[in-house]
Amino acid sequence: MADAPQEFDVIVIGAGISGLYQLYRLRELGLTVRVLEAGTGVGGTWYWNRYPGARFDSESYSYGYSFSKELLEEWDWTEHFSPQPETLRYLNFVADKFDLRRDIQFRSRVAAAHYSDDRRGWDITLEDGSRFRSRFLITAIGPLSAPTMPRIPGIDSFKGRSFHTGKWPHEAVTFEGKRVAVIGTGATGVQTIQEVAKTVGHLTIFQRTPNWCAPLHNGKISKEEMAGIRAEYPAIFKRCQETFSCFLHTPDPRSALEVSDEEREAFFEKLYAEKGFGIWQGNFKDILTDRKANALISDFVARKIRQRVKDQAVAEKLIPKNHGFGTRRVPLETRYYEVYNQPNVKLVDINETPIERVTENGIKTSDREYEFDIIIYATGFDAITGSFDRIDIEGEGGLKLKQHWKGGPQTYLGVMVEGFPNMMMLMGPHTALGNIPRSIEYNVEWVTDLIRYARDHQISRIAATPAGVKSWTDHVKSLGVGLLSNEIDSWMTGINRNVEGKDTRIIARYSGSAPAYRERCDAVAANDYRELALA
Ligand code: NA7
Repeated sequence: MADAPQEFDVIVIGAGISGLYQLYRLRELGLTVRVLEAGTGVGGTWYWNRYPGARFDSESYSYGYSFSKELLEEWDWTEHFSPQPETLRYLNFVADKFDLRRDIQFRSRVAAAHYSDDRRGWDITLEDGSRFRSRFLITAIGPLSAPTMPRIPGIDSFKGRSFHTGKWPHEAVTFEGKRVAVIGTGATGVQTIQEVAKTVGHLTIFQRTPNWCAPLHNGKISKEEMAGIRAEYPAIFKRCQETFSCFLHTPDPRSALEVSDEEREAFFEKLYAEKGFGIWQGNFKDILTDRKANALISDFVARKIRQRVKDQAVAEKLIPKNHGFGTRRVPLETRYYEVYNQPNVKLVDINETPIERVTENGIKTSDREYEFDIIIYATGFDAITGSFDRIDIEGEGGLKLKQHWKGGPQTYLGVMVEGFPNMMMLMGPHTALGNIPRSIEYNVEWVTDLIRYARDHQISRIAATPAGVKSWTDHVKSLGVGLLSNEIDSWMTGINRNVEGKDTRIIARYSGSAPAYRERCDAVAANDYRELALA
């Protein structure tokens, strides 16, 4: 006979940034919690994405947790944009400091979660068959955590080594003297390419769509600088609270069209020379909504690419033609464009010569076969809803979440779903993503307050109402109107042609301001959660 299920007040799926913090907060309520984590360690995104060059594009000191003064005192960032190994060390440090591991079960991939209205709780089953029961289910499974391979024939026939960037091995991979292929030129591909290019024998990049990249301007943080940053933490986090997407950068109130050509050019130059996302998130207010304004910044960055890449035929291939600057996620780079000036680097535009198949020895395009020792798939994720789709999540009356969301997600505040009582999502669809840890902290605290309220008022069933879901989903859709990014295929609009059924654009992200999101959620809490059905 199968073992009886283990019972907890709350099951959290995932021990990444959100799962760790959620555990910390729920413990404060005195609840029994078990975090189920597929990996062998904590860290989520920063556990899985060990590919060469992986790092933050948000300033390290704006990205770390802000909730613990002690933690802020004890942790030193060593680079303005922390590399993945340091971030993983940080998250392990957090887990140790708050003694979180004793409630985390590793090597535990959740296969199914079914709601039972009789018990007002969830039945959770792992891939190995072990079972859990809980009153509440909290998904902390990440918006970019279901890696997807391209649908190219012959992938399994390759005799060399191959990796998806999101499932990178724990041991070091070296590239000296190797013939390496990278497929994909999104934020991940760009980071990978510029790092691999430093040591590789020969590198071939297979590009389908170029992206508009901008300089990261990373640098080391000295001990003295770190002391200065530490003193600034209250101001840093206050600023993140106030900006549109919780970054240190926020749009300039001017229109790109209202200033003189000289003033505009000088401002673009300034942004191009500054650290981080300023050129995307801190640019003129209309570059992401007004085609003319967008064309001005696109033209500016195109000129930079032409200046930086010596072979103008290659430069043209690297300049996006089907979308404007910032309408897809802007990869931040360090000497990315200069990589294409190396004699041992080749760019293959697969629109001109499509990949036909992966062979035993490499990759065959329409015009020739390339031989490789290593193929790197930087082909991205089944974003936002993909991590939900991988789990058999069943709500009331056998309703499957995957089916329910077929035409796009419908949520209440991005946290709850109608028909799935007692399930709360952290960084689910329709929440403010932006500088993710800032959004996570708010999301976790809101969910914790809701569960505290339920505990204090003997409530055992929390459900989103049809009216609440309709109103939030309509609101999220209305916010997306007029955004140039919603007219473009990307993971941000739910497109991933490597996944069945993900070929129609959807509104999966909340694109209003983070302060407005918090204001709305705060009002719901202040009003005793009357918009939810509590019983
Ligand atoms: P992205 O941004 O989705 O990029 C994936 C890349 O892989 C992109 O260049 C794709 O080209 C390319 N791709 C995907 N499938 C194929 C096939 N079948 N053939 C050729 N090329 C393909 O994922 P990332 O991992 O870079 O970044 C995701 C987010 O994670 C990032 O924004 C950060 O916020 C963290 P396409 O553009 O579809 O033509």
